[in-house]
Amino acid sequence: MRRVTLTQFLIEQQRAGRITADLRLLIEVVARAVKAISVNVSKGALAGILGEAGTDNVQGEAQKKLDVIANEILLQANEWGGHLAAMASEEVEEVHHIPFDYPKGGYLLLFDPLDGSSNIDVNVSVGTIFSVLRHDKEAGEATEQSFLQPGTSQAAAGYALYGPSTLLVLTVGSGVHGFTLDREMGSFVYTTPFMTVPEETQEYAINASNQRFWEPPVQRYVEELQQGKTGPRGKDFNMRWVASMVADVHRILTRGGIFMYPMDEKCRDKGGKLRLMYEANPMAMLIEQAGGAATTGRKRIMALQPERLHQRVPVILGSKQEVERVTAYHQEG
Ligand code: AHM
Ligand code: MG
Repeated sequence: MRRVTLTQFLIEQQRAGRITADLRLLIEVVARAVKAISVNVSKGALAGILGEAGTDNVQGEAQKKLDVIANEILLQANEWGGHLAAMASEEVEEVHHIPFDYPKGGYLLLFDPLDGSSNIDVNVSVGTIFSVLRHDKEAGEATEQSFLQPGTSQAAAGYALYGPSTLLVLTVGSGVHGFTLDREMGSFVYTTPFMTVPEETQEYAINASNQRFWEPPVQRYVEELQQGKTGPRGKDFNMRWVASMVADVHRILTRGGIFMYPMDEKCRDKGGKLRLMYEANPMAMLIEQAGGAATTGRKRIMALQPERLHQRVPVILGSKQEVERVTAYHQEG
C-alpha cells in the first residue's frame, strides 16, 4: 500500500486548489511543533517536566510546566515562517505579535497548547487544539479585533492527541483526515481518511459531578439516557469522561457519541467552561466536517460572533441526532 505522509497530503490539497502554499506551510510548521510537544509529553518525569510551573495563566488557572513548554514550542516554531500575521494562545493574555524582523503573512493562528493539562501528572492523554483564520494584510497589523471572527470563517482546524500513539486530526474544509506519528521516521502518516461521526450512538460524555448545577434541559436529556432500555430512548447508554476534550472528541469522531460541557450554575458568570476561539470553534468545525453537529444548546457554535479572545461558551457536540435532541430540549424549556 502506498504510504502517504502529511507533507504529501498537503501538497495534493494545494494542487487541488483547496489550500494556499502559505496554509500548507503553516500546517507543516504546526505539525513540526506537535512532534516536539509529543517528545516532551512522553518523557514525563524523566525530563523533570511534571507538576506546576508556579505561575497562573490568563484565566487565573495554575500553569503546568508542560503548558508553558508546549506554548513556547508553538510560538517559536510559528514566528519566523512568514505565513502568520499574529498568534493567540490560551496561555497568553494578549495577542502574540510576530517580531518585527520577520515577514508577516495572511493567517492568524490560535491554539490551546496543552489541553486537558490536569491529566499530565497522572499519565493520561492530553492534546493540542488549533484554529486558523485569515487576515487581510492590507488592513494593517493584526489586533485582538482581527481574531474576532466566527468559526465559519476558519480556514483550517485540528488537534493533536498525545495518547498511546500521537495523532494529528485535521480539516481544511473538505472532510476530516487523521495522521499517525511514525516515531522512527519522524513523519505523520495518513492513516484515517474522511473520518465521520457515526450516527447511531450509545455513549455520552459529561462531567457528572456537576449534575446539581446543570440546567433543566441537560438534566432531562441525561436522565433519559440513564433510564436505559426501559426509558424513552429504549436502549442502554454507556458513559465516558477522559477530562481531556481532545481525547473525548477523538473517541466521538471514531465511534460516535455526544460530548457536553453545558452551561451550569458553576460557570454561568464566566459564560461556560470551554474557550470559544481555540477549543469550541476548531472542534465544532471538525465535528461538522465529519457530519456531526455542535451547539451551545441554544445556538450553532460556529455561527457565534466572538466578543473576546478568551471568551468561554457552553459546548454540546457529536452525533447529529443527539445534539439536535439536547438543543431541542433547550428550545422547549
Ligand atoms: P484546560 O484547557 O485548562 O486543560 O481545560 C479544558 C479541559 C477539557 O479538555 C476538558 O473537557 C475539561 O477541561 C475537563 O473539565 P473538568 O475537569 O471540569 O471535568
Ligand atoms: Mg483547554
